[in-house]
Amino acid sequence: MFSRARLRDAEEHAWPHRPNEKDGDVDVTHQQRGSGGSQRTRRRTPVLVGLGATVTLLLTACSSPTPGSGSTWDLVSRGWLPGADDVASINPITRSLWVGSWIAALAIGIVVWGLTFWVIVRYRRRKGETGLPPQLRYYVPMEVLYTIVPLFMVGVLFFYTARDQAEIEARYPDPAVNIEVVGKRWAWDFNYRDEDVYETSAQVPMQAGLSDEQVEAEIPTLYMPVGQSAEITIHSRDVIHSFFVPAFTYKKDMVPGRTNYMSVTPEREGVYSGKCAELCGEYHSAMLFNVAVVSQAEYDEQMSALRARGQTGALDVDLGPSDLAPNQIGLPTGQKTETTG
Ligand SMILES: [Cu+2]
Repeated sequence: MFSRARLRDAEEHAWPHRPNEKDGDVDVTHQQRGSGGSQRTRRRTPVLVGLGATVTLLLTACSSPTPGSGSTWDLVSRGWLPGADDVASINPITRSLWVGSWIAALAIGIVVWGLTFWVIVRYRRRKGETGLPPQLRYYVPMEVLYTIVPLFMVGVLFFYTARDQAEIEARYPDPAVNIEVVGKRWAWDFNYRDEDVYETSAQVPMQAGLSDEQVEAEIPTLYMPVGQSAEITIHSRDVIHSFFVPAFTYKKDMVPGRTNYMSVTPEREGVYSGKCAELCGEYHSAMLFNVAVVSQAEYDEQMSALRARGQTGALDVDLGPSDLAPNQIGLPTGQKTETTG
């Protein structure tokens, strides 16, 4: 930081030269400074009241937990990040990056807000002051400081982001489960490569006025065995979609002509919602699915059920709507409400 003397020095050497009180050329803008102490006290009161109100508001906000999301401390320690720490192997990595970024942002915020309020109070216009305060053209040490400090901050954020991203993106050398997910307007196909079976889905007709429960019953479910490392291979048939399971705290774009991967180990049994997270057209908001993390026995059962339904092999990425059966077409055509089942 810079001492007051150095700042004063800079002011005096700024161009054009500021009229100096010592020279007898008194700056009119400072004529009234120091007089009217009682007025100054009165003016401070609204500022203090404002600060107090802000602090009270912030503290109140901190103590009200979102219903159904665990204890207040749990919420605070997660930085209000939705989900939990133990659903997927990715969770602790994204959580530490999220919380760390917020702590850094708040620390910087406190410094910036503090300096802002200090300047507002310290250099406010006093009664009787007219004209502009002394104008500084430049002050090299300060400019160097506010160039280097943001660069350093970006560098720190970049370091942790790059480190954590590399960890999340590292592909398992030998995943226990290999699943291929294909996005299509506006539904999903899941190819279970190890079992040589597939699940398919059609556009869920949300536009037909179905209730949430009916939509929920129609959307496809991706099954994953708990505790098994899985590599999810990600493709698109038509436009860019995004494979997003909020509980995994990670998502991956599905780009036509490109293969992406998500390496994840689901760690807690349960049914989690999934969705397309890239605006892909008219029924993008209806492009939903579930992820059921189940025991190995239940997983095997589901694979057998797909086999029993004759859904063996895989639905190739290159298949277009004309190559697919009505119940496999994501695109709603004709009487689309009849295409499921
Ligand atoms: Cu989509």
